[in-house]
Amino acid sequence: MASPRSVIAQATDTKRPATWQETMRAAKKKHRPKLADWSRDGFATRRRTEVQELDPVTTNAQPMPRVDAGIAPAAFSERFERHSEPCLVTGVPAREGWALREWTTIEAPRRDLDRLRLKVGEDDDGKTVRVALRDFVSYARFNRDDSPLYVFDQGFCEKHDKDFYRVPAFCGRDDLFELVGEKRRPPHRWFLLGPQRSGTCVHIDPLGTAAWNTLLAGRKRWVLFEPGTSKKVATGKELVKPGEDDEAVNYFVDILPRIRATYPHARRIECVQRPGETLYVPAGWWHAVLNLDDTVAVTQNFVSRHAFDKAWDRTRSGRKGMARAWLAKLSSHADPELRALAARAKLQPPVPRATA
Ligand SMILES: O=C(O)CCC(=O)C(=O)O
Ligand SMILES: [Fe+2]
Repeated sequence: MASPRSVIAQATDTKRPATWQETMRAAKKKHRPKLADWSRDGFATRRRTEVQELDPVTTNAQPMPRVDAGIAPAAFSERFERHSEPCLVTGVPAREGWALREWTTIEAPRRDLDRLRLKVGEDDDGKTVRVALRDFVSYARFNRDDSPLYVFDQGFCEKHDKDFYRVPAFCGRDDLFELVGEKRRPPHRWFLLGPQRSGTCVHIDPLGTAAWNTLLAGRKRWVLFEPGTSKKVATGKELVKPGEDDEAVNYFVDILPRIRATYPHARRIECVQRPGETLYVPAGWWHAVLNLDDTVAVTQNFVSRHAFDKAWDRTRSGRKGMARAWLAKLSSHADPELRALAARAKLQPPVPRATA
Protein backbone atom coordinates (compact mmCIF):
# COMPACT_ATOMS: atom_id res chain seq x y z
CA MET A 1 0.00 0.00 0.00
CA ALA A 2 1.27 3.43 -0.82
CA SER A 3 2.26 5.59 2.12
CA PRO A 4 0.50 8.97 2.49
CA ARG A 5 3.77 10.64 1.59
CA SER A 6 4.04 8.86 -1.80
CA VAL A 7 0.39 9.60 -2.56
CA ILE A 8 1.11 13.32 -2.07
CA ALA A 9 4.22 13.05 -4.25
CA GLN A 10 2.18 11.37 -7.00
CA ALA A 11 -0.53 14.01 -6.82
CA THR A 12 1.99 16.83 -7.25
CA ASP A 13 3.83 14.99 -10.03
CA THR A 14 0.68 14.69 -12.11
CA LYS A 15 -0.62 18.17 -11.33
CA ARG A 16 -1.17 19.89 -14.65
CA PRO A 17 0.40 23.32 -15.13
CA ALA A 18 -1.94 26.28 -14.79
CA THR A 19 -3.41 27.60 -18.02
CA TRP A 20 -2.66 31.21 -18.96
CA GLN A 21 -6.26 32.08 -18.08
CA GLU A 22 -5.83 30.68 -14.54
CA THR A 23 -2.47 32.41 -14.08
CA MET A 24 -3.83 35.75 -15.22
CA ARG A 25 -7.02 35.42 -13.18
CA ALA A 26 -4.89 34.87 -10.06
CA ALA A 27 -2.61 37.82 -10.91
CA LYS A 28 -5.60 40.12 -11.49
CA LYS A 29 -7.14 39.08 -8.17
CA LYS A 30 -3.91 39.90 -6.34
CA HIS A 31 -3.48 43.26 -8.07
CA ARG A 32 -7.07 44.54 -7.77
CA PRO A 33 -8.80 42.22 -5.25
CA LYS A 34 -11.88 44.41 -4.94
CA LEU A 35 -12.59 44.66 -8.68
CA ALA A 36 -15.39 42.21 -9.39
CA ASP A 37 -16.03 42.93 -13.07
CA TRP A 38 -13.00 43.84 -15.19
CA SER A 39 -15.11 44.49 -18.30
CA ARG A 40 -17.99 46.46 -16.75
CA ASP A 41 -17.46 49.59 -18.87
CA GLY A 42 -17.29 47.71 -22.20
CA PHE A 43 -14.22 49.55 -23.57
CA ALA A 44 -13.27 46.34 -25.45
CA THR A 45 -16.78 45.75 -26.77
CA ARG A 46 -19.66 48.26 -26.99
CA ARG A 47 -17.42 51.31 -26.37
CA ARG A 48 -14.57 50.01 -28.53
CA THR A 49 -14.88 52.68 -31.24
CA GLU A 50 -14.55 55.46 -28.64
CA VAL A 51 -11.08 54.11 -27.82
CA GLN A 52 -10.17 53.71 -31.52
CA GLU A 53 -11.22 57.30 -32.19
CA LEU A 54 -8.48 58.62 -29.89
CA ASP A 55 -6.18 58.48 -32.95
CA PRO A 56 -5.94 60.87 -34.76
CA VAL A 57 -5.65 63.74 -32.29
CA THR A 58 -8.57 65.99 -33.28
CA THR A 59 -8.73 68.24 -30.22
CA ASN A 60 -7.48 71.80 -30.19
CA ALA A 61 -4.43 70.84 -28.14
CA GLN A 62 -1.03 72.30 -28.91
CA PRO A 63 0.95 69.97 -31.22
CA MET A 64 4.06 68.17 -29.98
CA PRO A 65 7.35 69.44 -31.48
CA ARG A 66 9.30 66.74 -33.34
CA VAL A 67 13.05 66.45 -33.81
CA ASP A 68 15.40 63.80 -35.18
CA ALA A 69 17.53 61.54 -32.95
CA GLY A 70 20.58 63.13 -34.55
CA ILE A 71 19.95 66.42 -32.71
CA ALA A 72 23.13 67.45 -30.88
CA PRO A 73 22.82 67.06 -27.07
CA ALA A 74 23.71 70.74 -26.64
CA ALA A 75 20.96 71.79 -29.09
CA PHE A 76 18.42 69.52 -27.37
CA SER A 77 19.42 70.88 -24.00
CA GLU A 78 19.10 74.49 -25.15
CA ARG A 79 15.82 74.06 -27.02
CA PHE A 80 13.92 71.64 -24.74
CA GLU A 81 15.60 70.94 -21.37
CA ARG A 82 16.39 74.55 -20.54
CA HIS A 83 12.85 75.69 -21.26
CA SER A 84 11.28 72.55 -19.83
CA GLU A 85 9.44 71.81 -23.10
CA PRO A 86 8.45 68.27 -24.18
CA CYS A 87 9.13 66.82 -27.63
CA LEU A 88 9.01 63.66 -29.74
CA VAL A 89 12.39 62.46 -30.93
CA THR A 90 12.27 60.23 -34.00
CA GLY A 91 14.58 57.33 -34.87
CA VAL A 92 16.53 56.67 -31.65
CA PRO A 93 16.52 52.81 -31.74
CA ALA A 94 17.64 52.65 -35.40
CA ARG A 95 20.27 55.34 -35.09
CA GLU A 96 21.71 53.85 -31.93
CA GLY A 97 21.47 50.21 -33.07
CA TRP A 98 19.48 48.83 -30.13
CA ALA A 99 19.01 45.03 -30.08
CA LEU A 100 15.62 45.80 -28.50
CA ARG A 101 14.55 46.78 -32.03
CA GLU A 102 13.90 43.07 -32.66
CA TRP A 103 10.92 43.36 -30.33
CA THR A 104 8.47 44.48 -33.03
CA THR A 105 5.30 43.00 -31.47
CA ILE A 106 4.35 42.29 -27.84
CA GLU A 107 5.49 38.69 -28.41
CA ALA A 108 9.05 37.82 -27.38
CA PRO A 109 11.43 37.79 -30.35
CA ARG A 110 13.12 34.62 -28.99
CA ARG A 111 11.59 31.44 -27.55
CA ASP A 112 14.01 31.41 -24.59
CA LEU A 113 12.34 34.58 -23.28
CA ASP A 114 8.90 32.95 -23.02
CA ARG A 115 9.47 31.81 -19.45
CA LEU A 116 10.77 35.14 -18.28
CA ARG A 117 8.69 36.34 -15.33
CA LEU A 118 7.72 39.99 -15.46
CA LYS A 119 6.05 42.29 -12.96
CA VAL A 120 2.38 43.06 -13.65
CA GLY A 121 1.43 44.58 -10.32
CA GLU A 122 1.57 44.52 -6.53
CA ASP A 123 -0.70 42.93 -3.98
CA ASP A 124 -2.15 44.75 -0.96
CA ASP A 125 1.04 44.07 1.03
CA GLY A 126 3.23 45.64 -1.65
CA LYS A 127 4.46 42.22 -2.83
CA THR A 128 5.36 41.99 -6.52
CA VAL A 129 3.00 40.00 -8.73
CA ARG A 130 4.76 38.35 -11.70
CA VAL A 131 3.63 36.22 -14.62
CA ALA A 132 5.50 34.39 -17.38
CA LEU A 133 5.87 36.39 -20.57
CA ARG A 134 4.08 33.75 -22.67
CA ASP A 135 1.02 33.87 -20.39
CA PHE A 136 1.00 37.64 -20.59
CA VAL A 137 1.19 37.56 -24.40
CA SER A 138 -1.87 35.27 -24.58
CA TYR A 139 -3.68 37.57 -22.18
CA ALA A 140 -2.79 40.64 -24.27
CA ARG A 141 -4.19 38.94 -27.36
CA PHE A 142 -7.47 37.62 -25.96
CA ASN A 143 -8.50 39.76 -22.97
CA ARG A 144 -11.59 41.97 -23.02
CA ASP A 145 -10.72 43.90 -19.85
CA ASP A 146 -11.44 47.62 -19.76
CA SER A 147 -8.01 48.34 -18.30
CA PRO A 148 -5.77 45.27 -18.66
CA LEU A 149 -2.76 44.47 -16.50
CA TYR A 150 0.39 46.27 -17.68
CA VAL A 151 4.00 44.96 -17.42
CA PHE A 152 6.23 47.50 -15.64
CA ASP A 153 9.46 45.61 -15.02
CA GLN A 154 12.67 47.02 -13.57
CA GLY A 155 14.76 43.85 -13.35
CA PHE A 156 14.53 43.18 -17.06
CA CYS A 157 16.41 46.39 -17.88
CA GLU A 158 19.11 45.68 -15.32
CA LYS A 159 19.75 42.12 -16.60
CA HIS A 160 20.38 43.10 -20.22
CA ASP A 161 23.62 44.33 -21.60
CA LYS A 162 24.33 47.73 -23.05
CA ASP A 163 23.59 46.79 -26.67
CA PHE A 164 20.02 45.90 -25.77
CA TYR A 165 19.19 49.57 -25.40
CA ARG A 166 20.99 52.57 -23.99
CA VAL A 167 20.21 56.06 -22.81
CA PRO A 168 19.55 58.03 -26.04
CA ALA A 169 22.48 60.23 -26.97
CA PHE A 170 20.33 63.37 -27.24
CA CYS A 171 19.59 63.38 -23.48
CA GLY A 172 22.57 61.34 -22.31
CA ARG A 173 24.74 64.19 -21.11
CA ASP A 174 23.84 63.78 -17.47
CA ASP A 175 21.78 61.88 -15.02
CA LEU A 176 22.73 63.54 -11.77
CA PHE A 177 20.98 60.87 -9.65
CA GLU A 178 23.67 58.43 -10.88
CA LEU A 179 25.95 60.10 -8.36
CA VAL A 180 24.11 58.59 -5.38
CA GLY A 181 24.66 55.07 -6.74
CA GLU A 182 22.42 52.42 -8.24
CA LYS A 183 21.41 51.00 -4.85
CA ARG A 184 20.43 54.26 -3.25
CA ARG A 185 18.66 56.07 -6.09
CA PRO A 186 14.92 55.42 -6.50
CA PRO A 187 13.75 52.96 -9.20
CA HIS A 188 14.30 54.71 -12.51
CA ARG A 189 14.02 52.36 -15.49
CA TRP A 190 11.32 50.05 -16.70
CA PHE A 191 10.55 47.72 -19.57
CA LEU A 192 6.87 48.12 -20.50
CA LEU A 193 4.50 45.70 -22.22
CA GLY A 194 1.12 47.37 -22.51
CA PRO A 195 -1.88 45.56 -23.91
CA GLN A 196 -4.35 47.73 -25.84
CA ARG A 197 -6.40 49.92 -23.39
CA SER A 198 -3.85 49.62 -20.57
CA GLY A 199 -2.13 52.83 -19.55
CA THR A 200 -0.82 55.20 -16.94
CA CYS A 201 -3.11 57.61 -15.08
CA VAL A 202 -2.27 61.30 -15.00
CA HIS A 203 0.70 62.05 -12.71
CA ILE A 204 3.92 64.04 -12.33
CA ASP A 205 7.11 61.96 -12.19
CA PRO A 206 8.64 61.86 -8.69
CA LEU A 207 11.50 63.88 -7.21
CA GLY A 208 11.59 66.44 -10.02
CA THR A 209 12.82 63.88 -12.55
CA ALA A 210 12.36 64.11 -16.32
CA ALA A 211 11.84 60.98 -18.43
CA TRP A 212 12.39 59.59 -21.88
CA ASN A 213 10.05 56.88 -23.15
CA THR A 214 10.93 54.98 -26.35
CA LEU A 215 8.29 52.95 -28.15
CA LEU A 216 9.24 49.83 -30.15
CA ALA A 217 5.78 48.52 -31.05
CA GLY A 218 2.20 49.84 -31.17
CA ARG A 219 0.88 53.34 -30.53
CA LYS A 220 0.68 55.33 -27.28
CA ARG A 221 -1.75 58.23 -26.85
CA TRP A 222 -0.38 61.03 -24.64
CA VAL A 223 -1.68 64.17 -22.96
CA LEU A 224 0.60 66.55 -21.06
CA PHE A 225 -0.27 69.62 -18.96
CA GLU A 226 2.40 72.20 -18.29
CA PRO A 227 4.01 72.63 -14.82
CA GLY A 228 1.90 74.77 -12.53
CA THR A 229 -1.37 73.29 -13.80
CA SER A 230 -3.39 72.50 -10.68
CA LYS A 231 -4.12 68.94 -9.64
CA LYS A 232 -7.83 69.78 -9.90
CA VAL A 233 -7.49 70.66 -13.59
CA ALA A 234 -5.05 67.91 -14.66
CA THR A 235 -6.89 65.07 -12.92
CA GLY A 236 -10.37 66.50 -13.51
CA LYS A 237 -11.19 65.14 -10.06
CA GLU A 238 -14.26 67.36 -9.69
CA LEU A 239 -15.57 66.16 -13.05
CA VAL A 240 -15.57 62.44 -12.23
CA LYS A 241 -19.09 61.04 -11.78
CA PRO A 242 -19.99 58.72 -8.90
CA GLY A 243 -19.11 55.10 -9.67
CA GLU A 244 -16.72 55.95 -12.53
CA ASP A 245 -13.40 54.13 -12.51
CA ASP A 246 -10.17 56.14 -12.58
CA GLU A 247 -8.07 54.06 -14.97
CA ALA A 248 -6.24 55.62 -17.94
CA VAL A 249 -8.92 54.45 -20.40
CA ASN A 250 -11.65 56.19 -18.36
CA TYR A 251 -9.49 59.30 -18.23
CA PHE A 252 -8.93 59.52 -22.00
CA VAL A 253 -12.43 58.54 -23.11
CA ASP A 254 -14.62 60.23 -20.46
CA ILE A 255 -12.72 62.66 -18.21
CA LEU A 256 -10.34 64.40 -20.64
CA PRO A 257 -13.18 65.68 -22.89
CA ARG A 258 -14.76 67.23 -19.76
CA ILE A 259 -11.40 68.77 -18.75
CA ARG A 260 -11.01 70.31 -22.23
CA ALA A 261 -14.53 71.76 -22.08
CA THR A 262 -14.30 73.00 -18.48
CA TYR A 263 -10.75 74.38 -18.50
CA PRO A 264 -10.13 75.41 -22.13
CA HIS A 265 -7.23 77.67 -21.17
CA ALA A 266 -5.12 75.03 -19.42
CA ARG A 267 -2.01 74.59 -21.59
CA ARG A 268 -2.08 71.07 -22.91
CA ILE A 269 -0.09 69.11 -25.50
CA GLU A 270 -1.49 65.93 -27.02
CA CYS A 271 0.01 63.43 -29.43
CA VAL A 272 0.12 59.87 -30.67
CA GLN A 273 3.55 58.25 -30.33
CA ARG A 274 4.49 55.62 -32.94
CA PRO A 275 7.14 52.87 -33.06
CA GLY A 276 10.67 54.25 -33.13
CA GLU A 277 9.64 57.49 -31.42
CA THR A 278 10.87 58.71 -28.02
CA LEU A 279 8.81 61.07 -25.90
CA TYR A 280 10.76 63.47 -23.72
CA VAL A 281 8.74 64.47 -20.62
CA PRO A 282 10.41 67.36 -18.79
CA ALA A 283 10.26 67.60 -14.99
CA GLY A 284 7.01 68.86 -13.52
CA TRP A 285 4.71 68.13 -16.47
CA TRP A 286 1.51 66.21 -15.72
CA HIS A 287 1.12 63.33 -18.18
CA ALA A 288 -1.18 60.39 -18.88
CA VAL A 289 -0.73 57.59 -21.40
CA LEU A 290 -3.09 55.12 -23.06
CA ASN A 291 -1.83 52.18 -25.12
CA LEU A 292 -3.92 52.22 -28.33
CA ASP A 293 -2.36 48.92 -29.49
CA ASP A 294 -0.30 46.23 -27.76
CA THR A 295 2.88 48.19 -27.06
CA VAL A 296 6.52 47.52 -26.20
CA ALA A 297 8.48 50.38 -24.65
CA VAL A 298 11.37 51.26 -22.41
CA THR A 299 11.47 54.31 -20.16
CA GLN A 300 13.94 55.94 -17.82
CA ASN A 301 13.80 58.85 -15.37
CA PHE A 302 16.75 61.17 -14.93
CA VAL A 303 17.89 64.55 -13.66
CA SER A 304 19.74 66.89 -15.98
CA ARG A 305 21.70 69.89 -14.77
CA HIS A 306 19.01 72.24 -16.12
CA ALA A 307 16.42 70.56 -13.92
CA PHE A 308 18.62 70.38 -10.84
CA ASP A 309 16.81 73.03 -8.77
CA LYS A 310 13.45 71.29 -9.06
CA ALA A 311 14.94 67.87 -8.29
CA TRP A 312 16.91 69.25 -5.34
CA ASP A 313 13.80 70.87 -3.92
CA ARG A 314 11.79 67.62 -4.07
CA THR A 315 14.66 65.38 -2.92
CA ARG A 316 15.62 67.46 0.11
CA SER A 317 12.06 67.36 1.42
CA GLY A 318 11.13 63.81 0.31
CA ARG A 319 14.39 61.83 0.62
CA LYS A 320 16.55 63.61 3.20
CA GLY A 321 19.27 60.96 3.55
CA MET A 322 19.69 60.61 -0.18
CA ALA A 323 19.75 64.39 -0.56
CA ARG A 324 22.71 64.70 1.80
CA ALA A 325 24.67 61.98 -0.03
CA TRP A 326 23.81 63.60 -3.35
CA LEU A 327 24.97 67.04 -2.29
CA ALA A 328 28.28 65.62 -1.03
CA LYS A 329 28.93 63.98 -4.42
CA LEU A 330 28.00 67.13 -6.33
CA SER A 331 30.21 69.30 -4.09
CA SER A 332 33.29 67.24 -4.89
CA HIS A 333 32.54 66.67 -8.59
CA ALA A 334 35.25 67.34 -11.19
CA ASP A 335 32.81 69.44 -13.24
CA PRO A 336 32.82 73.04 -11.91
CA GLU A 337 29.27 73.63 -13.16
CA LEU A 338 28.02 70.82 -10.90
CA ARG A 339 30.05 72.12 -7.95
CA ALA A 340 28.39 75.50 -8.51
CA LEU A 341 24.95 73.90 -8.40
CA ALA A 342 25.88 72.26 -5.09
CA ALA A 343 27.19 75.54 -3.70
CA ARG A 344 23.92 77.26 -4.58
CA ALA A 345 21.89 74.42 -3.03
CA LYS A 346 23.87 74.82 0.20
CA LEU A 347 22.74 78.44 0.48
CA GLN A 348 19.19 77.26 1.05
CA PRO A 349 18.06 76.64 4.67
CA PRO A 350 19.63 73.40 5.98
CA VAL A 351 17.89 70.11 5.43
CA PRO A 352 16.42 68.98 8.76
CA ARG A 353 17.97 65.77 10.11
CA ALA A 354 16.15 62.57 9.16
CA THR A 355 14.56 60.95 12.21
CA ALA A 356 14.83 57.36 10.95
O1 LIG B 1 2.69 54.11 -19.65
C1 LIG B 1 3.62 54.78 -20.09
O2 LIG B 1 4.19 54.54 -21.14
C2 LIG B 1 4.08 55.99 -19.31
C3 LIG B 1 4.84 55.64 -18.08
C4 LIG B 1 5.11 56.80 -17.18
O3 LIG B 1 4.71 57.90 -17.39
C5 LIG B 1 5.90 56.58 -15.98
O4 LIG B 1 6.37 55.46 -15.77
O5 LIG B 1 6.11 57.53 -15.22
FE1 LIG C 1 5.50 59.31 -15.90
